[in-house]
Amino acid sequence: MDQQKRVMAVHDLSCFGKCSLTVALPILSAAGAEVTALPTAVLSTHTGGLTGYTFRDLTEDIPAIVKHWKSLGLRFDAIYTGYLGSFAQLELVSRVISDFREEGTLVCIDPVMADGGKLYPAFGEDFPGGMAKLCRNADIILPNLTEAALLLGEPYREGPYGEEYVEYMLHGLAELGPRRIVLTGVWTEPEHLGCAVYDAKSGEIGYAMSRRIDGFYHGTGDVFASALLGAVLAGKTLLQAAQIAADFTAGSIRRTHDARTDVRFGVNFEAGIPGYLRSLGL
Ligand code: PXL
Repeated sequence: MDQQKRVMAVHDLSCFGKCSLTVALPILSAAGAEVTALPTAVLSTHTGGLTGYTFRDLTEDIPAIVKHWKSLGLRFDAIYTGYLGSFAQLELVSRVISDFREEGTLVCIDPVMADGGKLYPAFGEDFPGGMAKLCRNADIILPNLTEAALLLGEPYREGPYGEEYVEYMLHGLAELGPRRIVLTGVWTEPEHLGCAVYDAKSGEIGYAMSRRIDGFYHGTGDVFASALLGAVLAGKTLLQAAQIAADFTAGSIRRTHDARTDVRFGVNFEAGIPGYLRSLGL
């Protein structure tokens, strides 16, 4: 058996509501990776459509946690960042990345901060500029179209999206510094939803689309990004991984839609894990 891949997952722990760590840990573990969690904050629930949540920022704990890991000589094949707990964490996480990055470490940054044209409530107007700086360090970034617009200082546009617009955004995002871009929430006609994948080195652009189900389901960005990273670490190309992740996410939404679950409570990705593993050849 190949050496197991170790991922550092830098996200919040939203105790209820299936997103960030409660999604990244099970999906990456199922894909065969070993996950080390660096929790950025602890919340009673995520902040999307739920009110009255608790929020404990863990910025002050991070330096001691990573210092301990350094003392143990821990090394990581991938560093995967998502929802960060504060503006100050952008700088801190950037330092964690440079401290642990080695030749071949895959730095995957999901610039989680906004959706549906709106910044998440915990972030100030200066957050997107700070996130754009963090993205310079990435091998792969996975913004949705709202985050992409914020990263580029462009106004948000509602879909449908023409290829010309999508490719304009991909080129702009590549200019921030990351080598590969996965732009999510792309749709050109209402039946399908997916992502565009751009390799700035080769200039290649591909699309990975799946069937669209109506409704706004929370945590799906994290389901998608975690499934994509799991597939890349299992040896798939980025475009293959994007298609696997798009199908896995669409299946999770379909199941949740059919069960009439509250859209704020997260999607049933768990039941899709056997199929996900089959698509990875595991
Ligand atoms: O899934 C993104 C996410 C992660 N973490 C927290 C969130 C959200 C989206 O709303 O609120 C705390």
